[in-house]
Amino acid sequence: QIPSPTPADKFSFGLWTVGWQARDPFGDATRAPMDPVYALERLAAIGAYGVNFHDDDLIPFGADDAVRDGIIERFKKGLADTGLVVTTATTNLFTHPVFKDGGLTSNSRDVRRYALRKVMRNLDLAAELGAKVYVMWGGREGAEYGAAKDVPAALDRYQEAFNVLGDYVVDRGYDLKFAIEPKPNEPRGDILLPTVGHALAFIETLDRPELVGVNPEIGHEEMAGLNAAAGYAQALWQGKLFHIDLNGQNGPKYDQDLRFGAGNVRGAFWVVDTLVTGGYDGPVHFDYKPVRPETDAGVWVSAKACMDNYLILREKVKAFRADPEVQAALAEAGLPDLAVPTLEAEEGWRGLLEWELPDVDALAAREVAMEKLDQLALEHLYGVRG
Ligand code: ASC
Ligand code: MN
Ligand code: MN
Ligand code: MN
Repeated sequence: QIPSPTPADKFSFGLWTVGWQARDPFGDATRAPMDPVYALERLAAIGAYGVNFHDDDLIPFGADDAVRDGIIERFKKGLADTGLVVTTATTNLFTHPVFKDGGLTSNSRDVRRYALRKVMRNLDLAAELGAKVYVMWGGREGAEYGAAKDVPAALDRYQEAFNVLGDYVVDRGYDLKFAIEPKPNEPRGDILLPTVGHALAFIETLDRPELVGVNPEIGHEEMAGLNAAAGYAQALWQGKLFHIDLNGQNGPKYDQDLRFGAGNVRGAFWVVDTLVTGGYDGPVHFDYKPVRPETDAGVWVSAKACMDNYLILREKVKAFRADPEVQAALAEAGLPDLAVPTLEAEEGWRGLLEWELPDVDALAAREVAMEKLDQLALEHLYGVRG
């Protein structure tokens, strides 16, 4: 029995996800452009809570002020009519050819200045529409060839950009934080801040590190061969999990953006486990692309399926954690011991030197129950337990 998605689950979608026209490097669009207000209506009807957009998803690039204002007014009415919330916004610094060598780290100073203005303009709209998080995905910030990008100089410019944008939101009084979305490659050969770890380290160099966190996307971490759940866990541990992009991916290959729950199912189980046990309470956002052969009907099947799969996995991880056999196996595997500080309070290295060394052969031979524990998880996932 699958619970139905409700706004209390805080599910959100980007306009660019359900509205993707399925243009790929080898083929033209297979779907018509989607009216953003139609997207709001369909998302509300299936139980979504929120919506996100790149500036250009809502307002066509280059639209004049009158057209822009009209679109925003109509979108606001759509939000009011459907009750959907704008959770997040972001900037398209990748589609227009002006960004062919990046936006905030382009080798061209004028492009960098223009990119900052484009972000600032959409920050105004994000604040006006009540978004709390501003995502920064630097898809074109990178290079194909070594000498084509001076990485330390580009990181200087990236840092400068985050510092000036931090000044902007503080000076304007906006209640907005930034979330960096790492990705290893695609569309650039190599992208700056390729993983959660790179982004977390970069954030600490900024003037206002407290304003900046991460938005890990499952598929992007898996493209880098990483365990996505472990990245989410470290971001939570550092208080930096400001937003999440959930989707599906089958190993290191092109960015598949499958619906959440497809692709690496076991990985998805551990991501949900990490979010639930770690107390993540932000929007549960899906950044996926309905596959190219589908029509509009399949778009909505896939959107609903993202939410259903999250709810299915959430039930399963709760049942896994509540299972007495799992709790016993966790104890056998030594998890409670890991939660105990290694030294006594005030013990220090001097006290440790007083400690009588253990029998290492006996310690090496101790029982663990890791195979048992993982098999229990699999049995919950396979649906034969709980
Ligand atoms: C984003 C984001 C991505 C990319 C991609 C654009 O804002 O989170 O992963 O843009 O979806 O197609
Ligand atoms: Mn992706
Ligand atoms: Mn994403
Ligand atoms: Mn993406």
